[in-house]
Amino acid sequence: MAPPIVILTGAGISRESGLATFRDADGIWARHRIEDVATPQAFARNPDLVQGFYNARRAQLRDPTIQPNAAHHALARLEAKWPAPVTLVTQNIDGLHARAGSRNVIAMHGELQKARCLACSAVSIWEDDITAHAACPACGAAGRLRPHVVWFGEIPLEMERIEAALDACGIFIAIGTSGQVYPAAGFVQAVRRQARCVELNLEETEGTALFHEAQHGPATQIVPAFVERMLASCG
Ligand code: BV8
Repeated sequence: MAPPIVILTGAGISRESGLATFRDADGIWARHRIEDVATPQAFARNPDLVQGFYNARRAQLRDPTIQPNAAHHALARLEAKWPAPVTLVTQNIDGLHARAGSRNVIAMHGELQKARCLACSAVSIWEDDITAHAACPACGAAGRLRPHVVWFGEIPLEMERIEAALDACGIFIAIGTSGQVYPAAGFVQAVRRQARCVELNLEETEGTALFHEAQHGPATQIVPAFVERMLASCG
């Protein structure tokens, strides 16, 4: 009987699509300080700097060369073919899993191509720059929009849904994440007595020893191969 699967992805799965990771040598946190661009305090102190940081990353998503890669597509195939629920929890805000065809996706750190209104809390699709006077599509308030992104010190989205999926899973697969950011980094600890835990990453991480199996290499190589072996094993 094939068990339910929970997959957790991080920035590494999008690296070969052309998007930077955070903690690699050429990563985002090598060029920006978290406390300057990714906390509520930073936004209160200097909203233009924070909006500019996210506008630049959102503009990258309008680049037609930025596309889902073979790893994103392999996970969409796993969800379509696996005979039990597959829940894809992503820390990424780039929207590439949905564009690859994954349906049961929980974007726990929010989505870069959405804006949240500080006046009415509505969340709207937003693919352009959020400017200082941009008006909320729902309530019309001007200059009250922020990126629909979870900053450090804020509570990730859909935690109850994530915890329910973790409680029910028999296989947990972490892909392209350094396991440095909580609560996501703590998921493997929560499930490792009930589920088979697999790490698929470019290289070892500080959490590799917590997994029952680890494979290292570029996601576009090891993820499709791993998915094909999973599908072959469930007949
Ligand atoms: C929370 C959105 C409470 C924004 C992100 C003090 C005050 C408040 C909180 C804390 C505090 N101290 C600690 C905390 C907790 C904090 C935290 O964990 N801090 C860390 C730094 C210690 N966490 C929080 O604040 C969270 N909220 O705790 O609220 C709470 C929680 C639960 C319940 C109730 C209350 C909120 C965290 C979310 C912050 N927002 N992102 C944005 O994107 O700009 S997190 C940020 O790091 C990224 O978004 C990313 O999602 C996340 C994790 O990074 P990774 O995805 O793992 O990326 P990284 O670069 O690190 O690693 C890439 C990996 O890929 C590497 O392993 C590399 O080897 C691999 N790789 C590279 N290339 C490839 C590859 N793999 C395969 N193939 C390749 N080609």
